[in-house]
Amino acid sequence: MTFQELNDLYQLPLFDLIQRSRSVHEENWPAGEVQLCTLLSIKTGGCSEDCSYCAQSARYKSDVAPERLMEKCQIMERAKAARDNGSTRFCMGAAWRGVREGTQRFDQVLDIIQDVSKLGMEVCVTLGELGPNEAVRLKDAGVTAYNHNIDTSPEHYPNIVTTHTFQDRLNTIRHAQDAGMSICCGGILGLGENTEDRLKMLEVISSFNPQPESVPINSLMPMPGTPLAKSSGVDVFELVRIIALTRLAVPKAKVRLSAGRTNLSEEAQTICFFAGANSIFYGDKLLTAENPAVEKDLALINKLGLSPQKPNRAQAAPDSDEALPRKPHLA
Ligand code: SAM
Ligand code: DTB
Ligand code: SF4
Repeated sequence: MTFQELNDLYQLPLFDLIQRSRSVHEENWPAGEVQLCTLLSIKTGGCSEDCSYCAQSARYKSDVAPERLMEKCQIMERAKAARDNGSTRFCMGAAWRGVREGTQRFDQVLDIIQDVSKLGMEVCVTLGELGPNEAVRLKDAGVTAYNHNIDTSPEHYPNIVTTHTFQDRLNTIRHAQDAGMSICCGGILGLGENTEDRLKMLEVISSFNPQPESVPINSLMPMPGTPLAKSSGVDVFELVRIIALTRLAVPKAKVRLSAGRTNLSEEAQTICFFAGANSIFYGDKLLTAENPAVEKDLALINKLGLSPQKPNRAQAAPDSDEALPRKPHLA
């Protein structure tokens, strides 16, 4: 979807916009399900990068203490607990710039993935930058989706991160897709961006060939000690508009109402689900920040007459458009 198309939709009265996104949602996701995904930070803090929203960057004095890579047996315990709690996707995050073939830590991660993937859940990892070889090794180990967000527009990105570029992010996404992994790619609202930046971010995400299998929409959780610690919250109605636009721009993706739900009322989350969100992070903790309690989330899903989505490990990336060449993603 082009910037112009997105902007035309954005300008609609809210009810008109939601009506359109709702109808696209029902066409593609008729079952009234919400996917429950559990996140686990397997390597926390001490990251070399300077992403100004992130409590895990070593450059800022946040409340997050750096830790080593978690032991496999602990990770397996958490993964089994997630499955037993009804999660169908287990997403492991590491505070690294990236991973490199031939290093001990990459081998350890591959070993962990092989075991987690036997549990029958979708396996998502977010480990930072990947080259083509690393992507193939992850796919072979059992990763179903690779999470790598573009976070904001190409223009605004250098105001938020200086240690890597927007193009670096696009290259990693290309490598992950070429290796046959689905892509989970979204962004954060509340980084000081304007509406144009938000629409440009969606334009880039919707232009991927194939389109992402999931699109997380995070609202900034201002983390003490980071440059964005004092940022003001995202307007709920802006969030709803972006969710609706995401549904329209990437109709077959799971649109994940991600970080920031602790600041949203049940009613606000309900409008997000109605407008096109159909996935959440489930569990009391995100990577380092708070998330609603599982009982509260289950109660809300129940109250709305929605149901947790069934596992689907065969979930492939949406078909690529064969009429278009699969070429490098460019900013
Ligand atoms: N290091 C890897 C990377 O940067 O891709 C993976 C972990 S990183 C924490 C994953 C994503 O979490 C970021 O791209 C960002 O979208 C989101 N995130 C991080 N801190 C956040 C915050 N304070 N509020 C909202 N989203 C956040
Ligand atoms: C994504 O888009 N959001 C998740 C997941 N992908 C890895 C991470 C949210 C992190 C929120 C801040 C924290 O927990 O430190
Ligand atoms: Fe590191 Fe990822 Fe946090 Fe950036 S977002 S500082 S790359 S963990």
